[in-house]
Amino acid sequence: MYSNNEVDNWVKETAALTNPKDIVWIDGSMSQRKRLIDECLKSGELIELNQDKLPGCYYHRSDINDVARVEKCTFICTKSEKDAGPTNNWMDSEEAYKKLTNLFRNSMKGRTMYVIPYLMGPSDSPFSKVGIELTDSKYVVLSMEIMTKTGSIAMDTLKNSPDFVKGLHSKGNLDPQNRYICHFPEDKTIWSIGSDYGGNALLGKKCFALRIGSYMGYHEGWMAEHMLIMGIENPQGEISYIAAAFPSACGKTNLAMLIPPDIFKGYKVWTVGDDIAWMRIGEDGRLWAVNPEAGFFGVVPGTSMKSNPNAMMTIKRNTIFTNVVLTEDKDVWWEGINLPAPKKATDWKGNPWSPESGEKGAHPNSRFTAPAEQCPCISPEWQNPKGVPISAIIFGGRRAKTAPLVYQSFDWEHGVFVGATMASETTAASTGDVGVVRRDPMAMLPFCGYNMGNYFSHWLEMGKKISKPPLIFNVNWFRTDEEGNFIWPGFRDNFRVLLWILNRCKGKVDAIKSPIGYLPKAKDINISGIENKLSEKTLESLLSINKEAWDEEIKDQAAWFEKFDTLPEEIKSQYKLLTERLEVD
Ligand code: SAT
Ligand code: MN
Repeated sequence: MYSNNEVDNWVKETAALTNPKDIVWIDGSMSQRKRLIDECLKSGELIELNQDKLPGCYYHRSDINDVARVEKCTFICTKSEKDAGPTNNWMDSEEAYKKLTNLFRNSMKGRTMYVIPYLMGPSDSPFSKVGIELTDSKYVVLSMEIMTKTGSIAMDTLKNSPDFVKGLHSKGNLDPQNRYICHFPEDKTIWSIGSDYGGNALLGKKCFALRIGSYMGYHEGWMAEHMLIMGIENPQGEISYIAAAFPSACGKTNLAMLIPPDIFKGYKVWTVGDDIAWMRIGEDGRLWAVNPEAGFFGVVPGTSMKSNPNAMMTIKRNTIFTNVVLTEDKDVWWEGINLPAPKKATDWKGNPWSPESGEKGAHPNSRFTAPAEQCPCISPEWQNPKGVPISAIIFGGRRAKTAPLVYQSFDWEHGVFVGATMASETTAASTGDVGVVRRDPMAMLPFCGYNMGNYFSHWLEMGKKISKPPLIFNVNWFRTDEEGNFIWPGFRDNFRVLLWILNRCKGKVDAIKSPIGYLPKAKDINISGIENKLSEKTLESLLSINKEAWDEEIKDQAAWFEKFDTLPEEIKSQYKLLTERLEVD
């Protein structure tokens, strides 16, 4: 495999610090993967699942204190605090290197250090970038092999462009007290220690593709976003692409793999990506997107043949299941799978479990790691080096009351404001309270690698440069009634809203101008044959704006913007316009 001095020297230096027993280069071959799996089966890091039912599938149980991203241990490390901005934890880069050098010293003692070269994005694409992760975790190696393109393909890319992101990861002793996920965007470097969990340890994903990626995008004129990418094909065979940003565990994977309700004959959804979009302006003045990942790291609970049949088909082979229920016959089960619970099994902690236990058997943030190419609806374009052209951008969150089912921004600038004021209830994807509303601009609060005020400016600047910009929408599938039940059925019925969005993009329907944006006329959202027999009256209520809730909302937005000292003027004026419109109405 090709290498160069910079890589070799860095590997040597790191080995001198972390003191592994040996060093293994990951070449991306099946034979090497097989050897690693065998080692994991021996050590207990993996359990073989029933190979007749689930060929190539393995079970992994994490440490019980290591089940999600930990935002309080995640830092942006720069020379100056203002470069990390008001929404990130900041550490002085020199201090962070010093502190973590102490933690990394001898951290790989007795373990192998793996060198994982990986490529993010399609081969031979101007979008794509190389990273190298040094890790002492076999689980990380096996997961990175699913989530990215590893081995020679990445090293060969370095022959022509020698730039790469340096990632150093060690499980350490998995002590949450000594857990740090540090990003040094100025050095294109990531140091992560003390966690083996996806978002903290698979450094190509959130650490590179979003945090370092967003910083690169800001400086290089492109965008790294926490967005799914999907294509929607109509009966005439035309495909329109949408990118949608939702916070973690709010249904991106389900939306990306949706099967339209039966009444929409001839329509089909194609999945390009379920979590991350890298977007650039194309020669034609449109915004083009690629999925930098090669796999899905999806939330398991709630996934079923009803909620997401395409995901269920995807995870039948070559999948790693982490922290779900393990049955006696080496099958997997979880809450919301819509299949009878096993009578006797072990739960995610390794304890005997039965449906009577009164506790959840699978961790709420249990995950599948599966190759994207196995998805039955994977887009034929998903590896197109040019990406796919985006017609609409959707922002969405979990809001019980405030946000209507869907609305369209007046223009790009207003759309950026809508994204900047996004809010959502927290989920189990991150350690901490669940169900608390917080501002999560563009679903990037935990993932923006630089000053969020500058990130808003970047969005505004991009808008000026895109001659044919996507239209920007906001959706909320999660509005609840007085009893706290979701009103909109969600899942495949979300397709009805996507069709309205596409009709707007094609100028096929008009809309109602409201203080917050363009709202659909209820008649323009086709609800015939809808899941819970939702009435047109209920649909109208979902499209209504609650004055009291919005009075609260604008107060809360003002408090949110106070955090920023680099808030763009455009955002301030959009805020002023919104308050004026809400008062007039
Ligand atoms: O754990 S990940 O950060 O990879 C997934 C997520 O929280 O979005
Ligand atoms: Mn995500």
